[in-house]
Amino acid sequence: MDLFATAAPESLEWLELDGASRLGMNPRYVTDQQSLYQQLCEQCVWTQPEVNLFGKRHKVPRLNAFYGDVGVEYRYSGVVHQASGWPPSLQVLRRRIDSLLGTGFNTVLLNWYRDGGDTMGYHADNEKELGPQPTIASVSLGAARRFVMKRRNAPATKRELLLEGGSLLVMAGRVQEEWLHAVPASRGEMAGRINLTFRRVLPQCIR
Ligand SMILES: O=C(O)CCC(=O)C(=O)O
Ligand SMILES: [Mn+2]
Repeated sequence: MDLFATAAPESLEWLELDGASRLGMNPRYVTDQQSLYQQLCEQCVWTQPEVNLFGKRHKVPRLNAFYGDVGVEYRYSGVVHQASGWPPSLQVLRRRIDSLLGTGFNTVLLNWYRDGGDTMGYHADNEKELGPQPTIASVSLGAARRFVMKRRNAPATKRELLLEGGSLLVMAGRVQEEWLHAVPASRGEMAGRINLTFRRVLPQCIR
């Protein structure tokens, strides 16, 4: 998107979606993104959780990993993830994004789309542990994929971004209340992509 064409490493350009929902973008936030992609592929503990859908068990169509401050738990898609610390490379990235946004993120969820057949369906990151109007920072590595959004109460109202490797997308304000987002299949895309979403589980939700 041309709106986001220029960006210094520690800057964001903001796009108002509907007055109360904002997206921040820096398409070139992680410069050594291919090497971080490789490192995370090799070093993270990847799982393919199963979820219940209409009474049947299904493996999610991608791989997951989860890190964060020791003791923090996060329930996502019906799966409880438990954090047990940060790999050094993710700790560095978390600190960098925290100082850009002033957020205090304490977890990161990783999704590895092994090729264009791996996807994420429409959803919002509106778990109660994140509190109202959570700010979520999403870093993409590897292949570019479409990130599609639709308004909850007017599904014909859509937005679409191409999330390139190295980009940082920030969802803020009422994005999770007003909009749903998804990563659709990409026919013919053979290269992989890792997406990292930094989130802050509220202190009162940490046992
Ligand atoms: O892969 C992406 O860009 C989106 C990931 C996402 O929405 C999530 O982890 O909740
Ligand atoms: Mn999400």
